[in-house]
Amino acid sequence: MTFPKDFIWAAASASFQIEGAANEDGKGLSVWDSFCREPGKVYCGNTGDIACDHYQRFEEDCRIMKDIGLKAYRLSISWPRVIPNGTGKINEKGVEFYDRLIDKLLEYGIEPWVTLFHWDYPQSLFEKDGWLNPQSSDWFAEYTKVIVDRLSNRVSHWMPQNEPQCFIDFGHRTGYHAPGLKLEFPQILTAAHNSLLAHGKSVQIIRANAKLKPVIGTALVGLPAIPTSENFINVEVARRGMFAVFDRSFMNNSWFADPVLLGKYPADGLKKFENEMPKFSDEDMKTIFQPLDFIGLNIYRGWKVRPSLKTGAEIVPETEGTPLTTMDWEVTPEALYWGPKFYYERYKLPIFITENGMANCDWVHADGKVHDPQRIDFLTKYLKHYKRAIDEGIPCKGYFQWSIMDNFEWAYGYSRRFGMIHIDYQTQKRTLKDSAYWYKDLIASNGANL
Ligand code: IFM
Repeated sequence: MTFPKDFIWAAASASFQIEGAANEDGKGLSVWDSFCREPGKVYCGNTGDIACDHYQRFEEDCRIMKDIGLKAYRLSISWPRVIPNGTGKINEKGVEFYDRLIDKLLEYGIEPWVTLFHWDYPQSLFEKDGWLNPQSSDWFAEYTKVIVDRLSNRVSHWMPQNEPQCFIDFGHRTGYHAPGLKLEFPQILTAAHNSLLAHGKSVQIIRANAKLKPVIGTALVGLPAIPTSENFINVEVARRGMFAVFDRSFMNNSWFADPVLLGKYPADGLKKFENEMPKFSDEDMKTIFQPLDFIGLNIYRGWKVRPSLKTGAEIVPETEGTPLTTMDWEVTPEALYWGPKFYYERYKLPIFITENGMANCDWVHADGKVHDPQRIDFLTKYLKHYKRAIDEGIPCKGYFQWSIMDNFEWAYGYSRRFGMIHIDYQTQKRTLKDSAYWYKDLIASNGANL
């Protein structure tokens, strides 16, 4: 089963999760630097101060990526590393780090895919109310311009924001992520709206200023609904259920995707939240609805959905003994078929899986190697379902494994390992896991080894 010849085999990571160097070379604080210092917020008080020390070791890391054969690498830029106060003065040393990293990737034939914002929001802007501030979308536009001016002579692939569902919901509603807020619902809707405006303005800035022709997309959480069987009714129930706004959280597929990709909020959500929505204009929706080139989806698991007489669709409860990753997430390989299929049908843009992978119970074995057969099995199964989508004509163009290396898993600190490369956080030794060698062979065979 080979994949299309131009299929992009890749891997991903994010600045705060791997870079470390939290206080070096003029970097400003991010909300995550502060959050890690609040007692009880992050597992064992872990911080991003050193992380994988990628800031110092990026050359070694790029060399490993080359050895694995990655065609592309999705990285994110730390906003406060580049603009320590979020707006205004640029930190040249911060920009130079990304210059060096991108040059190295290109030297090794690896295409850099840049996410502008993967949650490390500048602390100084948070102190000015962050995403609640009406100016927040302009701050993001200013930051975008700085990066595009400096990097777009070498970078062509852009994703303005990673998983707005998470940084809005976990950061502003449950308080489980930085900045740890538990706001009233109308305020959360305002923060979400401002982040959508920021997305739109960022896309406008990229299009207007990029030196290389830009290719721009999303990096949304994809939460596929999986029908319990493939008869017409069950598939239709899953398709509709997938894009429903079913509760007062932001963990759904349409609240962020519809404005960005269709130019309007989903009608069911708007009705549910009508008394709490901020005032917004048609002009806002035009700003948010910028032409995009691809839909990037971060898919880890899906939910089985079945028809319900009462509500139309309901989630099938987990059955006893369902296989779980060490995040306690269900292993649901079909998610990589139904997710791309339903997203493509609704939004009609090429699909990239911008994240997929699993946290596993990995350590260095007595033979000095890291054996992670569960991950190989997980990836094999998910990729087979992704291939089914391709075979049925869905334009699925690439796959970014999360993650290139073990890293700081947010509130879980370093206790969860998602990487293809094992990191010994005491010594910073890198050890390729069995899954990295497996991925290398897979890439070399363009998927024929699946
Ligand atoms: O580590 C995160 C990443 O930062 C965003 N997507 C999900 C991953 C696993 O939880």
